[in-house]
Formats: sequence, C-alpha cells, structure tokens
Amino acid sequence: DIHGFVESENHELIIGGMFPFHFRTILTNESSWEEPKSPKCEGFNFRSLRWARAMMHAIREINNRTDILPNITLGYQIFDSCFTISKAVEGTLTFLTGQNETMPNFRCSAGAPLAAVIGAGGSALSIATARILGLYYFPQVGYFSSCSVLSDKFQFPSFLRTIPSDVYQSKAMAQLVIYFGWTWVGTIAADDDYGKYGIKLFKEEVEKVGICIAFSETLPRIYNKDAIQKIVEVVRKSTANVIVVFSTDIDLSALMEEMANTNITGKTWIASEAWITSALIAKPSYSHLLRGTIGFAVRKGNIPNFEQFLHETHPENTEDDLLYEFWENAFNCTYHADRKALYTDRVNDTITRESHISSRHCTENEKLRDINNTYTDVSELRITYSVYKAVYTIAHALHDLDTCVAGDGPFPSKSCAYILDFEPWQLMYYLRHVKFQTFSNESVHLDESGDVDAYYDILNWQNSSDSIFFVKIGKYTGTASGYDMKITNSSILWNTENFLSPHSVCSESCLPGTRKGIRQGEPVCCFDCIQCAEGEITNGTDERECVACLSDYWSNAARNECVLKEVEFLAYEEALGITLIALSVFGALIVIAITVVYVMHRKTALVQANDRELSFLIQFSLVITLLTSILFVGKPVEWSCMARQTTLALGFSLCLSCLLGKTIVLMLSARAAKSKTPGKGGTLMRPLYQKLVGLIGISIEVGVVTAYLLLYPPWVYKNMESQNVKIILECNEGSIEFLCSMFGFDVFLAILSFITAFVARKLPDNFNEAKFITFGMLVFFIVWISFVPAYLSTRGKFKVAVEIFAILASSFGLLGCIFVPKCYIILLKPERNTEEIVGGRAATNDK
Ligand code: TCR
Repeated sequence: DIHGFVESENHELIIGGMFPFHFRTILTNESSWEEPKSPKCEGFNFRSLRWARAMMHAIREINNRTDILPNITLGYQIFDSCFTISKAVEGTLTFLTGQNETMPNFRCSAGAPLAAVIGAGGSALSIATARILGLYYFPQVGYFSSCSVLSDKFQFPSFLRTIPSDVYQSKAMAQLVIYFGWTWVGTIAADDDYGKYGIKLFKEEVEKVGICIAFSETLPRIYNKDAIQKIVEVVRKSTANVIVVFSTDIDLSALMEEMANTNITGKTWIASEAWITSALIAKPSYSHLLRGTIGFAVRKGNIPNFEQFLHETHPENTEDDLLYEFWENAFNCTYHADRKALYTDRVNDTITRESHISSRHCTENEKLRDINNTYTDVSELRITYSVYKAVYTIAHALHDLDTCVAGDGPFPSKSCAYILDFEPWQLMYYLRHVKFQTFSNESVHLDESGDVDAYYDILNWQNSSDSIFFVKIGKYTGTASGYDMKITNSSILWNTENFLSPHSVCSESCLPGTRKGIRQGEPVCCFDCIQCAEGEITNGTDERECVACLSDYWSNAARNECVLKEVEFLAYEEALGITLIALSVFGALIVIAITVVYVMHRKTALVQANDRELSFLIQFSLVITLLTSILFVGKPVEWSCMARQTTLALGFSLCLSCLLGKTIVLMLSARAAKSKTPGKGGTLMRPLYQKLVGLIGISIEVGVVTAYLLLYPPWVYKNMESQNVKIILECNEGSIEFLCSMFGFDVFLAILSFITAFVARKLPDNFNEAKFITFGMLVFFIVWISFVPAYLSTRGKFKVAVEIFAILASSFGLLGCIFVPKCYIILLKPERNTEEIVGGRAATNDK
C-alpha cells in the first residue's frame, strides 16, 4: 500500500528512496472489527517532489554517463514516508521483503536487487529505519537527517549521510549568538529528535560561556491551538529579543501562522537549516515578523540540466499517481473523467484528496513554465543538492566495487565483490571509502562516522514590498578540530526599529563601581547592579565582587577607583591656620612691644618693683608659649611632634615659676604688712632667692621633658580609624604618663602661684600686682579647664586648633592681666609711676 515512483524494469540494480511527499498522515478512528490499513496521507509537499526528482535525475544522468558504472543501469524505487515514522518503517520493510511480503526476503524487491537506500527523510524517520537496516548492515544514505545521534556507529552501523551533523549547526548557532553579544535567548524546538537534540547541543554550547536561556518551548507534534497560543504568549511576554528555532518548516508553520496574527515585532529569529529557505515560512505576509531572520543553510550546489528535467514533468508521461496529484494541486484543477476515475480508484485508498481541488478540469495545456511554485524553483538547491550527492555517493561506491581487480581486492584473500551479487557490507566498505568530485567542484568524502564536513552559508532574510529573499551574509565551516565563521555585518538587515543589531540581555551589564547581585531563583544573566560599599571598588564591568582599597586608599564617589586618602592636618595655607599663626605672632609682637616699653622705662619705679629680670623672663616665656602654637600648625613631622608639647610645657613652666617667684615675695610682704612690720618683706626674700625659685621650677621641668623625650618620645601617627575617607596626621604623644607629669607640674606651679597671689591680693601698694596675677591665674585656669572637654570632643585638625586656642587664650590672658595694666600706667599715667606710690619697699627691693 505504499505510494511512490518505481522504475525497475530492465535494470540491474535498484536504489531505494524515501521522501516525505505528504506532510502528515490522517488520524483514523480505528475500528477493531476491520482489517487495519496503512494510514492515509495528506498535504502535498512540492518541495519533496523536487528532491525525489533530483534522485531520478541523478540516476538518469549516471546511466547516461560512460565513466560511472558503464555496464550497469540503475533503477529506483521511491516511497512516500509521509513525514511519519510508521510509514517510513513500512517502506523499509517493503524494501527488505519485496513487495507485499511479510517475511524478510533479502533484497528481492521489484525484480532487481536493491543496492542501497536513500533517505527516510527527517531524523526521527531515519533513526527508526536505520535501526532496521542496521540489522542487516544495509547501506542507507541520508540526505537531510542531520540529527547528531545518527553519527553513532554503534547504534547505526550502516547509516551515512551527505548533510553535516547538527553538532556543527548547534555550535554555529551558539557562535552566532556569542558573536553578536546576546546573553538572553529563547529557544523553540520541534518535538522530534532533530529539534530536541539540536536545542540540547545549542544550550550546552551557550551555557558554557554563561549565556542564559530565557525560555525553551517545544512545538506540539500534532496541531494543537492551545499549545501554540501558549508559546505565542511566552514569546510575547519574554524580554529575550533573540529566539533560536530548531524545527522543520512543517512543524513550525502553525506557530508562525498564529504569531503573524499578533503584533509581535522586533524579535530576531535564528533559524535552523530546516526552515531557513523554506517557502512555507518565508511568506511575504510574515515579513513584519520574520524579516531579519538569520540562519544556516547547507551548501548550495549546481545540478546540470535539472531545471529542464523538472519542466519535463507531466503526469501523462509517467502515469504516476503522485504526479496526478501534484498536477491537480499545482494547477488547481481536476483530471478529466476517465483519467480521474482511474486515478481516484487507485488513489482513494492511500490519499484523501484535498477539498480545495476545484471542479475545473485539467486540460492538456497546463505548462509548468507558466507557473511559479516551489517545485520549479531552482534558486536554492540545497537539500536537493544533498539528495543528488547521496545518489552519486552510492553510484561511485558501486563503481569502485565494480572496478575492483581480482587479486587486489579489499576483502579476505584480496578478493573482490561481484557487482550483480554482493553483500550489503561489501558495498558499505566502498561507501565508507568513497571520494569524488561533484559538478560544483565540491569534493565529497565521508569520515569514520559517515558524516561530511560541515559547511553552512549564513543567510539573512530581507524583504522587498512583496517578497522575502535570502541574502548570504557569511559562512561557517566546521570540522572535528575547529571552526571558522565569517560574517559581513554591514549586509545584515535587522528587524529592529533603528536597524541596528538587537539587544538581548536580561539585565544590562553592571558599570564599574557596581557589582552583580544575584536575584534569587533567576538565571545568572538576570541580576541587579549594587553599588559598592564605601572603601570598596570595582573597575571593570560585570564584576561579581567589590574589592577593598588598600589601607592608604579610599574609594572615590563613583566607586570605580581607589584614591589616596586625603591627609588631614591643620595646614599653614588654610584660613584657620593663618589666623591662628597671625594671632600668635601678633601676641608675640605685643609682648616684645611691652618688653621694649619696659626696657625704655627700666629706671622707673614700676619696672623696677618686684624684680625686673623676672618680668623680662616672664615676657620671654610668653613669647615662647605664643610662638609654640606655630609648631602645632603644619604637617606633623617627627621633630615638630617632639617639640610642640615640650616647648609649650617648658614655656609655661618658665612663666609660672617666675610668677611664683614674684607671688611668693608678694605673699611674704602681705604677711609682713599684716604683722605691721613694714620693710620686713623685702628683707625676707632676697632677689636672688626669687630667681632661684624660677630656676628650680624650670630645671625640674627640663628634667621631666628630657626624660620624656629620651624614653617615650612622641611620634607622627596616621590615624585611619577615626575617619574612613581621611587619614588624620597627628602626633601620638608617646607616653601619656610623661605628658601628664609634664603638664601636671605646670598645673602645680600655677596652683602655687594662684594661692600665693590670692593671699597677697589685698596688698594695697605695688600697683595691685598680686590682684592682677590672681586674676590672670583665674583666666589661665578657666581656659585650661574648659580646654579639656573641648579637646576630647573634637577630632582631626580641629583638635589641634582647640589646643592652639587654649594656648593663645591663656597667654593673652596672662599678658592682659599682668602687663597691660602696668603698661597703661607707664605710658599713660606716668604721674603714678613714682616711688611714693610704689612704696618704699619696692625701692629697697632693688637697691
Ligand atoms: N534535518 C532535519 C529535517 C530537515 C528538513 C530540512 C526538513 C532538515 N532540513 C529542510 C524539511 C526541509 C535537516 C532532520 O529531521 O534531521
């Protein structure tokens, strides 16, 4: 019950062929009380008729050639596989058993022996038939069964093919996706071995380089509107703009039909070889959807005189059922009554005639030249060329077998096989070693697994107003050892608004300064970009982690660079620094001015009263303390750290011990005044002793300072803890104990002088010196007491500034309280600067 073409009379050898002349079988309601019949087929496929005609043409050509098989005429027997496994298996069994016999009766079909079988069509069919043919090691040459598993010679020992394995195509697609930088692609696969294995290999390839699959859908094998609509929805909702489709055109057509009804645009389709040049899909009405499609097509070849051969086709010439059906479909007519009677009779069993065939009668005048259809279109001879090569492969192998010289043959004891009676494995031997050149100058040979080297044209669909045409934009060659892909970007038409290559990523890449943050439960290509924390950076795009800056560095605002931390200290150039220095210099100048005044009036009573030298020493020490504040400003270095606190302490101790020298005298005079023994105070304390107090005070302090500097000197410290962004350059005080005892001694002197001055404050004469000193000491205490909390609560350079303020304030306080009132008298009230007022004691003091 198998439909096909036969030409086997008067032929010595037959080549079997199987082509999917119809798209599908019809589902029949099996009734169990009838004898089951082979299912019927429907949907005439013009394209496969062309493929079958290529086989016939090749055989005819070989028969006419004198250089290949000169003494042998080949015949053919071609069956319709209806794109269905069961039909293909049925055909295979028929080949093996001879017509209508159920017992396998090797190669007795149609009179002449069967040499080899071409095809079975799609991979699923070839896999099924190759398993049966493999049992007998019967040669089978596939022309478009490209599925990768067919390379497995363990499972399919006698299967060879003239189309490259999909291993290469899947790799090529992956390379294409990588080439254009898409990382987010959807996949659609046909529900057969071709689609599933193709997409599986593609996924494996792309996942290696971190590309993610947005969705993977499978086309229903039998038309199912819901399933198709579901796929359309998925495509519409997905953010992936690139969709890889591994399917035959027949399986894909239903989806494209549905898709064209929606307004989905802007998707770029990556086509597998099975639909890239299919007229079924490349319809002008789909062009808004599919233009810009890129895909791979197998090698295109030239078949001499083929077009002419196609045009010779006429049902009257061969009286073949299939050609009648073709004719009716092509010209939309029905055959005249007697013909039709005969034809429908035969056809009724196997083919349901499609309802669209009109009642118009076919005349004798229809000419194939007048119409333009897939059958006569020879612009893209790719699969057709593969069929042609398959026939030639077999013919060349047979020829090699025929020309074997006895005694030099490949078989045991150097024997040969006999062309009219050989075993299938003997032909297999020759097939595996075949090597020949086609008319298109392609040299064909099969490798160990029966495959040919991969070569693909990369095609791009472009459209004019009423048609889609295929533009070659590159090529891909692949062998077991590597691949080579060339693409001319400029000739590609993209289906995007701006005609630029589409963008297909799940998340835009993360810029420097951010890192990828995974989204729980989503593919790795979908992520959030998270800004690096302070002090951490990333300097490339798409980094996974931020790296911390080195200790002296800190991140910039954009977090893409580590910058040297700003070093903070109170600089000379700053306004604050300048002001403080100006104040201290100003203070020092005042002190010097006072000294000058004192020197000029050194003979007056006021200056001479209560030890002139001590006054000069105090002035000198005030200049020192005022000027030490300069040491606090500027970048701290080793020596300035060592110098600043110590000079300050020394300055104060000099100042305070001299003051103490003075106040002790004042206190003693006050006592004497109380005890009504005037004049006694002067004698109580000689000026020498007064200076001795100052000397003792200063020398104790010098001792402490020296020990401090020798044992635990202060050092420059980069403080990075208190602030991240900045390094605070400060002086570490070394030993706090020493620091405390150093200033503690100053405080001790201060307290002593305060107490002594306080006791003597009521002394009426001596220009109220004791009162002013008391006052000055109070100011001194207030300043330094309030200094402590202020100092502890500031950081950075302001800490230093606070200390300078305290120094200046206390020095100015002492200056203001001790010397200014005296200068006032010396300069403005000279009448009071007399000994009478100063008192006799003052005079006696110095004389
Ligand atoms: N291999 C597919 C079927 C197929 C096909 C085609 C069908 C290929 N090329 C062109 C129709 C038209 C490639 C398979 O199943 O192996």
